[in-house]
Amino acid sequence: MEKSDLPKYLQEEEVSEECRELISSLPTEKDWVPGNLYQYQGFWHPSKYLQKILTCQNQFQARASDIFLVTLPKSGTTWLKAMVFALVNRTTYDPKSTQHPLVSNNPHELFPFLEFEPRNDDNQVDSSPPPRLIATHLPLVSLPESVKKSACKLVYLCRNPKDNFLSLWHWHFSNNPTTEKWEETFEKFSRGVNLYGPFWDHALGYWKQSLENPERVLFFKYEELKEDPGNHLRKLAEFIGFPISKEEESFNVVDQILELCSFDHLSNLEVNRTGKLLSGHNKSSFFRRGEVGDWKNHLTPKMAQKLDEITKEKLGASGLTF
Ligand code: PAP
Repeated sequence: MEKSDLPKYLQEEEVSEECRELISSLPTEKDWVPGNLYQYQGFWHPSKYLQKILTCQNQFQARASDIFLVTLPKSGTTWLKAMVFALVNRTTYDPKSTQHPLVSNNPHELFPFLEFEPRNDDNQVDSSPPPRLIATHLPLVSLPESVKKSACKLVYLCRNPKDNFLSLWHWHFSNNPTTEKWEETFEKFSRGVNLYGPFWDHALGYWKQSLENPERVLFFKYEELKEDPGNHLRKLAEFIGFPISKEEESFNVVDQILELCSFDHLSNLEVNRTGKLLSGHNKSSFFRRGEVGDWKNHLTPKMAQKLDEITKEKLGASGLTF
């Protein structure tokens, strides 16, 4: 892939003096795509992201009413964004309505990312009414201090690392698959060298917080959401302060929201089949198969075993398992 063919989000941008100095002091590795990743606070980022991370670490002011959705890329961010948006706004927007904002917008357009928002008047986070819905891929250690100190809520969603790797790989290379890249990127993922990796450290940071501070951090797994979406949606609603009432249960609001946000519904909407986000991503790229265990169709038994062994070793006796 030529540099000019890179998606907009990965093209190099002006970086500040502070960021340039930081970058020159950081360990570096080749990215999965042309360019480099830099290890900052223990996690790997392209230089363009580092600038954005520094900016939000320096400037972002959290509020107690904020709701954060935290994920590693390709863990189910789009799905959870849709569910949280539908839950919080269900009195304004009927989940059954064909006029619902999720019918005419990609979930990412309704739910901004902390570190990718421009620091100017177009900043969707700063201008939203409370509760502000904010997504981030940042590891716990890199959250802005104001978020760490605030009473805001954090919902963390992660996914089996074998499916996470597969989804990440497809997202990077679906147009240009090569065996060489498949093996090379698997080796990198195994060493934790991928966007916001290492996978295990990212998940463990939030897992431990969810045990120490269950009123602040709710920890979900994609596989559990798939298996019992109704009860997880209820738990989510309760946690973010928008519990489902008895009356709402009586007219099946949970099922209505699940249907609105389902893979089949969202992926077939015209708005998600065509066009690009402002970031340059094809909207359709957020919807591939949306299944648990697709790794079985792609990873060799040896690869699967390797990731299982790393997972066992890294997660140890933490209580977190996949
Ligand atoms: P992001 O972090 O870049 O926003 P994210 O939404 O986390 O991406 O990941 C996309 C994955 O979620 C895709 O998984 P796959 O490659 O294994 O198919 C995508 O299909 C899946 N996904 C998107 N929307 C939904 C949904 N409504 N329900 C279940 N899975 C979904």
